[in-house]
Amino acid sequence: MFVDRVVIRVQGGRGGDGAISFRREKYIPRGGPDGGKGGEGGRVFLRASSHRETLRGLAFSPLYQAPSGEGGKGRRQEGRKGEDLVIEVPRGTQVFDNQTGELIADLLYPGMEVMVARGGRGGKGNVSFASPDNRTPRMAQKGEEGEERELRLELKLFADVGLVGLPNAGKSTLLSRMSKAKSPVAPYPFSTREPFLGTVGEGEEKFVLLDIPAIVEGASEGKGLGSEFLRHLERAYLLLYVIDLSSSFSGTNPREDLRILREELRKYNSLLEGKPFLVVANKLDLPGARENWDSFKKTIERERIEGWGISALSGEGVVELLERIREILKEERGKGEAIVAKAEIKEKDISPTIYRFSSTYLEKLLQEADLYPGEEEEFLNRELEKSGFKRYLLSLKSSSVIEVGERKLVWKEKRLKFLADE
Ligand SMILES: Nc1nc2c(ncn2[C@@H]2O[C@H](COP(=O)(O)OP(=O)(O)OP(=O)(O)O)[C@@H](O)[C@H]2O)c(=O)[nH]1
Ligand SMILES: [Mg+2]
Repeated sequence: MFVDRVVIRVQGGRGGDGAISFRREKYIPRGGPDGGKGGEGGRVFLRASSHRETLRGLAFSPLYQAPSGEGGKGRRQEGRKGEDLVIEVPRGTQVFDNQTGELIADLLYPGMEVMVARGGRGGKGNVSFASPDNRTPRMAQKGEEGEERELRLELKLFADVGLVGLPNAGKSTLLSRMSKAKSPVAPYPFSTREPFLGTVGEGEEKFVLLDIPAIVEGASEGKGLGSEFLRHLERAYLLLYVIDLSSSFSGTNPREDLRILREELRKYNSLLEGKPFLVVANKLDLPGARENWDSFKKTIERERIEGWGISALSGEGVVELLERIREILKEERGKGEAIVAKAEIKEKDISPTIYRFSSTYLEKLLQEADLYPGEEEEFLNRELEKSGFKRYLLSLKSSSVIEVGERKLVWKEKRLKFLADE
């Protein structure tokens, strides 16, 4: 089962208690206080992992808690820190604070981690309470509770191209025709009940195509399967409106079908409405379809909408359509914009956050940058731009701290800057 929305609670580990202890040494009968501080509780991180495809499995563990810090010890020894708890989520998971609705992070890149709960501070040991009036303090501080938060996780899939259409339009048939994947096809409406990804082509030309359940008029008010699945289109570069030229389902006409689709997307959010799209007029092989296409084509051309007539079943027109899709993708990818739901991420919505990246690419890049003393930053940022990695960073709020291995960087003015070691 595909699960793309869950609510979980996370809590950092408790800080360890401070110790009450006194020095005991030979010949020193009454030593001073030497109880150390408790260790800090573990933190909770969420990590984008390519091993997870949906949020399923997370839904059934409501509280995730990091381990506590160890208590302080004698001889002023600080307790050990609690280990960090890392929860794996699929790439493309957006993390919201469920109380405030604030978007905390968009986990775009496998290996990207974000801290979602701090550990509690360790309590002070009795050594900290010694004063001239009280040389043998018998008190220590308790460790603090870890930060607790309720999070809403929402998966937004990664696909380059998204299929949108009324029931039975032939979306799944088209996906199967273009890729090796087989999304369920059936001669009745709503045969596709969950999002389905297929890879088209190979090498440089490769792209990912997304099939989602059909939209119907009123989907935004919950009709049919609703507009729940539209969010998976948000990261796509291009949308294909698949229209049934025989209008076998809606019983109306292709023009009306297109109007319904655009209207429902617009109601969902303006981001989808503003995306590049093509009209794909399908089932050209059926009787009467060619005449329908002729007049439909004229109408959309008047509105400067680009359309392609195809038969997903026979394959007619599909190669030409594919070529056009690749052309548009090349252009859109070249723009180097953030791979995020732009309408939704406002700077002010994201708190300064700690990110960790375990990425061999970034690690190597940082090592390489060291070879250009004085120009490390220049080198680093140029390479990030060239490789396209920068698009992942564009979703982070200014001043976010980014840890790569032992290194710390800060994301500011759309650049990565080195942060001096503390
Ligand atoms: N004649 C003809 N039939 C087609 C064509 N494309 C799809 N079909 C048929 O139309 C029916 C619906 O196709 P699907 O691919 O399941 O349509 P869908 O848009 O994915 O439907 P839902 O998942 O229910 O929204 C199936 O019986 C297909 O065989 C086409 O180009 N020509
Ligand atoms: Mg389908």
